[in-house]
Amino acid sequence: MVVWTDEERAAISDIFSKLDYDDVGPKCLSRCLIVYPWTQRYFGAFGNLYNAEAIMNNPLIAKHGITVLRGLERALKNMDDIKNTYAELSILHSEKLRVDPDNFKLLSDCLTIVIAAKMGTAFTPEYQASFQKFLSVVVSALGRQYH
Ligand code: ZNH
Repeated sequence: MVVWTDEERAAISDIFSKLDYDDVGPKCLSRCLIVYPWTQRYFGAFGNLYNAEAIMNNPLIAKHGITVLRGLERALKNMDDIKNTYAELSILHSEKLRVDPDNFKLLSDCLTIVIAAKMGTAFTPEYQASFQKFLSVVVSALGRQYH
């Protein structure tokens, strides 16, 4: 079982309370698709991904970035049971979407980078450690149903 300190819980909820979904969601997903172009293969139905500019201006990508953050919010609200909270989502990614689970880590790193850039010095090393721990639990839970 994952144990969270009060400081970690406080840091993670503070980060989420300041999170602008409409800005960070699109930025983190488009960054992932640009710097790790092989992740584009899952978004064939999302229209124009021709180059970085097209990806950054693609409204379907923007919308999906927000969906992903909303998905993370479910983990935030169920910090002590992320594994079960994500059971269904893990099955979806594994059996239906067939997303290689290595990509979860790539996307979560992009999210950390975008948040760090936005928060600046408020994103302290302690915040970073707490947030990356949170994301690693998410990544592991999303990968649970793969076999
Ligand atoms: Zn995912 C979908 C979340 C990652 C791909 N996703 C999805 C959704 C959600 C999510 C919530 C919706 C579902 C329903 O509808 O039910 N993701 C998520 C998270 C994460 C992820 C949280 C991490 C962190 N994904 C991911 C990745 C990828 C993906 C990495 C690739 C690369 N997803 C996806 C897809 C989809 C999804 C493709 C479907 C979309 C549409 O719309 O179609």
